[in-house]
Amino acid sequence: MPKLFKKVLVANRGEIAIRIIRALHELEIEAVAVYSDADRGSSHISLADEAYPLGDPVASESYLNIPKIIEIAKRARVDAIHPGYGFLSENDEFAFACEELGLTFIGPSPEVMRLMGDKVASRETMVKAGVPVVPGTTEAIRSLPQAKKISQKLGYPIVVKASAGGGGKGMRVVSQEKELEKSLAAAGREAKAAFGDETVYIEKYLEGPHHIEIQILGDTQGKVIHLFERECSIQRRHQKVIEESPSPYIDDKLRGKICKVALQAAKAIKYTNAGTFEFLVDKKKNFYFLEMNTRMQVEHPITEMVTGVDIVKLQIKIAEGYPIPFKQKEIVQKGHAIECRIYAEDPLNNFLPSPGKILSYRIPQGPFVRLDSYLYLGCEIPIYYDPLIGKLCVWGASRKEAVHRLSRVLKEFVIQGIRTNLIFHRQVVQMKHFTQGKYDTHFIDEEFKTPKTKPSQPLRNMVLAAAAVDAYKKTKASLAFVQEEFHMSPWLREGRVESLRHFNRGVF
Ligand code: MV4
Repeated sequence: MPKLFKKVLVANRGEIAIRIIRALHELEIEAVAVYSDADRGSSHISLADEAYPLGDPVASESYLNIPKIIEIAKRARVDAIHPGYGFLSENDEFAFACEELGLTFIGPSPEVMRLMGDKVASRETMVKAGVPVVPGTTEAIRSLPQAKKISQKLGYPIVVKASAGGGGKGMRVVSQEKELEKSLAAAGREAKAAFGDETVYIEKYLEGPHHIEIQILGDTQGKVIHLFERECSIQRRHQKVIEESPSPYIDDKLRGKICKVALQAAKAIKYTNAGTFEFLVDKKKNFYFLEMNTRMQVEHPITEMVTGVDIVKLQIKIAEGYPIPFKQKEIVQKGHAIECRIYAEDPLNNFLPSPGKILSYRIPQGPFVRLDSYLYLGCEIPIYYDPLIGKLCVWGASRKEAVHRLSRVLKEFVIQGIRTNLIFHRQVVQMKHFTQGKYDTHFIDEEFKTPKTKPSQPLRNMVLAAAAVDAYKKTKASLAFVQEEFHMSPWLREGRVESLRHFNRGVF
C-alpha cells in the first residue's frame, strides 16, 4: 500500500533544490529546505515551507554532513528525503541512515547504490547481465606486471580509471607502456584524494566516442521503463556543458538496441527509482556500458521536454510505493530538446569560477523555453559549491528549430555582476559541427584548443566581443558600434581587456 508523504526534506541547494520543491508542491507535499551560511538568502529557502540552517558553508560541514541533516529530518518530522544530484545523492551510508530511521530515501536501495558506485563491481555485474562493457578489466589493478599484461592484451592506448569514482576524476589515458607506471600511480593518488579509495582498473581507450546515456526508472513492483537517450558528448574537462535529446548520432535501430540493453541491465540489478546508464558509442556504432549514475541527473529536463514525463514527480510517487502509471510503448520522443549549463565561470580566464553578486539580469522567454535556475536580484554566487547557476533548455519540433531557438535565447539572456559562460555557449551554437550535429567527445578540445598559431575563429569572436564590451564600458563607445558589430544588446557584459592579454599570451 503506497505510503503518502506529507513532508519531504530536500537535501540540496541551488537550482535542483528549487526543482524538487516545485515537484513536491505540485504533489501537495510540504517541502523542508536546508541551507548553509553561504546560502542564507538563497531562493530555495523562500520557496520551501520550512527551512533549517546547516551552518558552516564548507560542503563537508553542511550539505555533506549526514548527522546534521538526519537531525534536522527528525526535528522537522519529515517522511522522506530527496537528495537531488551531487552531495549525498550517491552516498549509500546516507541512504542506509535514512532507512534505519524509517525515513524514505528517494532513490535506489543502499545496496544497489553501493554496487553501482564500485565501478569494477558494476562492470562485472553488467558482464554477467550480458551487457556489452568497454573492453578492460573486471578486477582491480594490484600490480604493475598485472597492468602491463592486461594493457598489452588490450593494445594501447588504454585508460586507467578510479573504481570508486566516475565522471572522469582520476582518469589517465596511457599511449605506451613506458608511461604506464607513472599513470597508475597518478590515477591512484587522485582517486585516493577524491574518493578515499585508490583502487583503479583499466579499459581500452576508445578514440572520439559519443557519450550516450539512457534514463531509466524502476518502481517497487519490479517494473522498469526507459525514457530514451541523451547525447552528452559536449564536455569540457569531463564537465558536461551542452546536452541534447534525441542524439543526432544514433538512428532508431541503434536507439532501440541501446535502450533494450539498458532495460536488461536495470532489471538485472532490480533497479528502483531514477537512474542513468552511461554508454560509449564508437565510430563503428558499437556501444559499451561505461558506468551507472544511481541518482537523478542535472540534464533531466531535456528528457522531460521530449517525453512529457515529470521525472522528479515520478521519483517521489515511486518512493511512496506507487507503480509507474504508464506502459513503455506509451513513451515516445517528440521533437528535440537541448540544454546549456550556465556556469559562473569566466571563459576568457580559463573558465575560472567567478563568484559574486547578481546585479541585474534579463531572462529569455518565449515558446518552449525553460530556465531551471536559482537566479534572483542580489543573489550571491558562492565560491564553496559547483558554479552551476542554472540550465537553459529549449524544445523544438526539429533539431534545426531547437538550435535556432537556442541561439535566440542565448542572445537574449543577460547576467550582470558576475562572469558566466554565456559567451562560450553563443559561440558553440554557431559552429558548423554543432549546428550539423556532427560532433563527438573531442569537440570542445578541437574547437577551442589553445592557439599555437592563428587562434580559432570562435576564440577570436569571444575575445573581440569581450573587448568590445569593455571598450563600450570604458570609452562609452557608441551603442551603434557595439550592436552593429556584435548584434548584442548593450546589456551584455562579458570578459575584460585583460582577457586579451591572456589571449595574446595564448592562455585559454
Ligand atoms: C572513456 C572514453 C574513451 N574510452 N573511456 C569517462 C568519464 C566521462 N566524463 C568521460 N569518460 C570517458 N571514458 C574509455 N575506455 C572517453 C570518455 C569521454 C571523454 C574523454 C575525454 C574527453 C572528453 C570526454 C567526453 C565524454 C566521454
